[in-house]
Amino acid sequence: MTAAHRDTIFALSSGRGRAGVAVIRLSGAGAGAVVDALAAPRPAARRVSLRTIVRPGSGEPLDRGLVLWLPGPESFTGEDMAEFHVHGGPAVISGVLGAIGEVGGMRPAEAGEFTRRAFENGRLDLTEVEGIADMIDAETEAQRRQALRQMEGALGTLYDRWRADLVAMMAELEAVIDFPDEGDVPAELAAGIGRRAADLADEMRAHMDDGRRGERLRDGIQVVIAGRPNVGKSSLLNQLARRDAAIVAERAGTTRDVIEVHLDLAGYPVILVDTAGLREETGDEIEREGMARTRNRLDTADLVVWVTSAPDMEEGSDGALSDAPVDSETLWVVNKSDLAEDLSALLKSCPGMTRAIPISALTGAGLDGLIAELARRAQALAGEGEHVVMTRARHRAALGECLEHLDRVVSGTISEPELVAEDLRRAAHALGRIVGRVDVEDLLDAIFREFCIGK
Ligand SMILES: Nc1nc2c(ncn2[C@@H]2O[C@H](COP(=O)(O)OP(=O)(O)O)[C@@H](O)[C@H]2O)c(=O)[nH]1
Ligand SMILES: [Mg+2]
Repeated sequence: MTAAHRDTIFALSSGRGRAGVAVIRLSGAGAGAVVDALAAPRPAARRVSLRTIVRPGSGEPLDRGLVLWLPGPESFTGEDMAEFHVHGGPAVISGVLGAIGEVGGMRPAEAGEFTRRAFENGRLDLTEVEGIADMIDAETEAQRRQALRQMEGALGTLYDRWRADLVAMMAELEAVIDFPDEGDVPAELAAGIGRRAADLADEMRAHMDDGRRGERLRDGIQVVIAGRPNVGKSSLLNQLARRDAAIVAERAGTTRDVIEVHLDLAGYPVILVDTAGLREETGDEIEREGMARTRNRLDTADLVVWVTSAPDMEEGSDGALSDAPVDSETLWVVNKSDLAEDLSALLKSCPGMTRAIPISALTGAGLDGLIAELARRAQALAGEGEHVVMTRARHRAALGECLEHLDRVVSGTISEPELVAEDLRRAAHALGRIVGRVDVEDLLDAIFREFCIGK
């Protein structure tokens, strides 16, 4: 799927603003001519050289910097490439970009265009492209590790292997279909294909049954704080947000009832969600709407932190509601421990609460223990195991489609080898869409839109 690009593209690939060094990249057939025009003599391939960088027309010096000449096809994009590492000041950057523009046939790159060329020139598959996007977006250590594995091809390699299996089965069947005179499909062949399809389907099911770990790690683990009104949910969120737990971002929801805070807990990205309090009855329209939203968030939560308070418990309520969506995975927190007369007696008096974590959002007591438990749960929900996991809904959808066809092969009747071959072909096609080996034009714009300019 090599595409011939006439344009040579260029862009500032490092961040904008004042910096020690700025990196300007070029890709395309004209990259070498730009190096010759701005930084002659052209450096040896893939060697860093210090050069005076000049305006091509006048020869006026712009800066001194490092220049790399990276001839294709062994470059990132597969095309001729060059890099200028110059001083990261706005005038230097605009001067060098302007000088490159003076050389004919150049144009500024679009977002993700370098990576898109790498994909179109067969240097990367789509899962590797997504790995690069995730690498740039990674905010925590675990996200970075996952992105690196995918960028290095772990996911693509697995899907390519499965696809090769399917293609091999297809080839064996086609041989029989092409020579129908030789009688029925040999029983041995039929059984063999059925068995291999079943094994592959098992392996895919195990892969899909991953508890959405990869997707959770990529998107952030949704931890929803819920409970009755006034138990201290918002105070708890504020306390956690102020702690060392490295806040990544804080954003208020569009409505005043849902607040999210992004935390980095031991390398795992946690999105902490505060909600409107739940109670049995209310006539208030606005409060009912708030509670409906809370229940929505609870439905999609990866982890529920159910907060109750010591005074509520002393009143005889264990803090839960009859219809509260709490289960054995719920993390119970007893807040306002500072108000309890005898905390351990209180906890013991409620049999279901022995594993609850007592805290005080007012004094900060117990918060370190709660943070440690949240980090442990986050790792359990999104931690990396020994198996490579999918990271996007797109992967899951395509694998689901692949399995549908494969299941038909397993249960299908081999007396109609054409139908079986067609199902194998469709199963392989679904896998091909994940790695981008088959028609994926419709997908590309969506995937490359995520990128920044210069990548
Ligand atoms: N004594 C004490 N008061 C608290 C504690 N946490 C929260 N509060 C108070 O309880 C009230 C309700 O707190 P808030 O966070 O708004 O509860 P929410 O309705 O569950 O979000 C406020 O007056 C807080 O100051 C605590 O640990 N100890
Ligand atoms: Mg509140």
